[in-house]
Amino acid sequence: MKLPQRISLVRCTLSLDRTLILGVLNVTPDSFSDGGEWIEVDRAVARGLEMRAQGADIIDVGGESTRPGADAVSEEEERRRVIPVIERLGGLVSIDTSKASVAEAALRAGAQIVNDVTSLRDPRMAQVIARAEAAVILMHMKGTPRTMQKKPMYHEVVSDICDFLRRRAKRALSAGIPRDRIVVDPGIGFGKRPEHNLEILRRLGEFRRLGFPICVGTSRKSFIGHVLGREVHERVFGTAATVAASVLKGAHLVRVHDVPEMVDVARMCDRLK
Ligand code: HH2
Repeated sequence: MKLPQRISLVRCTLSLDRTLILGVLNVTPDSFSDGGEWIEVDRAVARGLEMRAQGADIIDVGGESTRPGADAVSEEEERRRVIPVIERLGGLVSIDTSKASVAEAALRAGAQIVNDVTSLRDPRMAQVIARAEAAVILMHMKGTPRTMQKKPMYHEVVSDICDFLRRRAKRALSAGIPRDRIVVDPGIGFGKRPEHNLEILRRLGEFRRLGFPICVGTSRKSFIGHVLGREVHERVFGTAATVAASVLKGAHLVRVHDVPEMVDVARMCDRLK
């Protein structure tokens, strides 16, 4: 299937002729690598602007941690965390949420992309995105953050994930989200053992068959710690290796915490493709 050349958003168009950088902004007390750092609105906005100045194309704002075992957050609390930040940040923002009501408020506040780690599990989500003419990132997760790392098993990891993403993309299309506003993501670390994550990255090219741009989020994740024996803040070089592999194997977007470093990695790999 032919891949769209761009992602069409309400107020701009993103060309896919170079890798796009999503800068992670977790407005949470408990995210696995930056929990508590950006929980105050002023600090969060300053961090978003800093990442943008460092070369992030999109700021991915999230108000609920999805780390393994994380507690769920109420809709009100999630909205309270993210909406003031989105309003003040302006520019190109994605909202990292699995709740339709939070997505709706975020899109009203100026976000143009919904990054849904549950791929439209909330029955209202597809309709909310379609109505706002927003784009969506459909990510694969096995189970929920509370259960996902309890012995995840696959028949065949890459084809199982591709089948899931194909079904969710179909759901998005039938809800009226056009093809050039859909991105897919294999969900590194979400219900996957270290070997599964490595296998997904080695075979990332196979996801191109789905016909949608591919987003990959490896940044600082535990499979890097598992391979290198490094703590979360010692994983920048490990992250760089996985970002390089992702870009060279066909990722169109990479979701990262260490923006200036990964901008360099992505720009270099773009030239090597
Ligand atoms: N990973 C995380 C959160 N959102 N979204 C997409 N599309 N892809 C990912 O791989 C992805 C994601 C987890 O990382 P982080 O936000 O840093 O941690 P936490 O969930 O603890 O807030």
